[in-house]
Amino acid sequence: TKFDLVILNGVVVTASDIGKFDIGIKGHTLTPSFSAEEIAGAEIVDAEGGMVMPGGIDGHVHLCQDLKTGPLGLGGECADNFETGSRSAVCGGTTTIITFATQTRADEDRSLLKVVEAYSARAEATGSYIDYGFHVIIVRDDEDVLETELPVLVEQWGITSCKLFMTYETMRLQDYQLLDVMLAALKHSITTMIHAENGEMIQWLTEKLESKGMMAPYYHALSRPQSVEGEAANRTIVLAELIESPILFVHVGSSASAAVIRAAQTRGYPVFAETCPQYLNLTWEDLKRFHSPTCFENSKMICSPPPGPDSSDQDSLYLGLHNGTFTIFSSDHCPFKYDDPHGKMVGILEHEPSMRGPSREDISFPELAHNKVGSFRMIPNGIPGVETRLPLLFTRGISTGRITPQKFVELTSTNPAKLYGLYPRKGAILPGSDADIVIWHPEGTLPPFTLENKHLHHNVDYTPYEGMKFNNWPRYTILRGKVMWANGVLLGKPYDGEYLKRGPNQLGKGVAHFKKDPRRVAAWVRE
Ligand code: DUC
Ligand code: ZN
Ligand code: ZN
Ligand code: ZN
Repeated sequence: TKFDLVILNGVVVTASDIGKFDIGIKGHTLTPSFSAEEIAGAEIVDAEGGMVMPGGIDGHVHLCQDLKTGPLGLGGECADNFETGSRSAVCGGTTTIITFATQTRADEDRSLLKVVEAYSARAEATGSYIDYGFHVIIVRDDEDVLETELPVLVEQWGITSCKLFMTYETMRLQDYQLLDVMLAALKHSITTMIHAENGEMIQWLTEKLESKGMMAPYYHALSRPQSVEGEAANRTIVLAELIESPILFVHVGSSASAAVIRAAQTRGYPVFAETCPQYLNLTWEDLKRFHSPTCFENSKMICSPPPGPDSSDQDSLYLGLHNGTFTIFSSDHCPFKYDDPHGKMVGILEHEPSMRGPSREDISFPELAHNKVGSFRMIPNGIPGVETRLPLLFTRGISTGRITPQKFVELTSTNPAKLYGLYPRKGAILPGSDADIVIWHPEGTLPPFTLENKHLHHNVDYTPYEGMKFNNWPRYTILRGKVMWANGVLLGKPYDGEYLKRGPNQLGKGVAHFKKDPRRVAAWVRE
């Protein structure tokens, strides 16, 4: 037979086009259009008029980060490993994830190569349902490590992106160090991703709030007003411009930050940005969603940066998706269980004897739930969302007409593939591309439903989107020609996913406009 699998009667959507095409798959790869006789003998998926898109690529997923290397650097343990996290992803239409291998300041974590080997072993221990790659998080600027190891990361591992932090005491870099690492990354064509929040403002505001007894989960938002992000984004752009380095802002949550990013893009600088579902779907009000503002249950909504105060920020972020300010849309899936001593409770139970009150065994859950002890400062920052990423954006973006289906594909698949050096193997429906496909229910055939956590496949005991209405969901997810998820049934296996070596950013350095002035810093410092 010419094809192993054919997808018939779909409305195929790419980042540029939309139209009725059939797709043939032989082995692992795609052929976009073919004649009817060639179908004979192939397995058939009838899309029945539903949209057919390249599989989702989620460039921002935390898996297997433990107490020592938790996303906060102060605790919490990722509830999802590669098996459960990738399982959740594939049931939500995602076929590629890029996760974080995290250096710490501990001496044994000085070597980035050792860190990556350790995370790779974690992935291999359980397997992954879908294809995966790594970013490295760099929390120190050891010159010897950067010089000798960055080229090995690129050549041996295909790791072409690093994330740097401007906040969290255990992770953040000073401006001097940011310049050091950004320049080293630039020399090796590694994309620098930045967590842009002003750590000292956060620290100062947190102390002020605590001194006034304002410690409930809600105050997490007040400790991070929008200027915290805006200032850090602006400072990063100044630093990046100094050495003419491209920069990628991850998890942009505020219109303040989006505005300075937009302004730099307008000047022609290579500034890329990511936003995430929480910023389009949650507000400060969600930190008060449960019975009372002091209820610890509201810790379920804590993430950093926090979403904006009200829906006006959501509107400007949607505009940023539409007008190109945002390059990619990722989940920032950072899964902590709620009712678990290694989850949202860890901050209260583990870290601050003075706030702990009675010993851990003596604290009953209802007491915690009503915030008799603890502070927002101690609560791990992050919320789950790898499975809901695409259906939320479909429901609130495509169905409302705020973004086109093509823009949806660009943000959720094609641009992440290009930005992270996977295109056109991933993120495309082209001859020779991996046959990674998501097929949606035909418009109007899935009755709108209310999400409950039990629908999801992660290892987390809640979803921040509980109770929200969805009007579509991936009907089929196909990974390299294998149907992994079909009509609510998981068919894939944990070792179906493969490790991905990646190439450099394909979205361009945007330096054409730079003046040829020999006095400019980049003219001499990059030599
Ligand atoms: N940064 C992330 O990227 N994810 C969760 C928490 C954080 O600070
Ligand atoms: Zn971050
Ligand atoms: Zn309560
Ligand atoms: Zn993250």
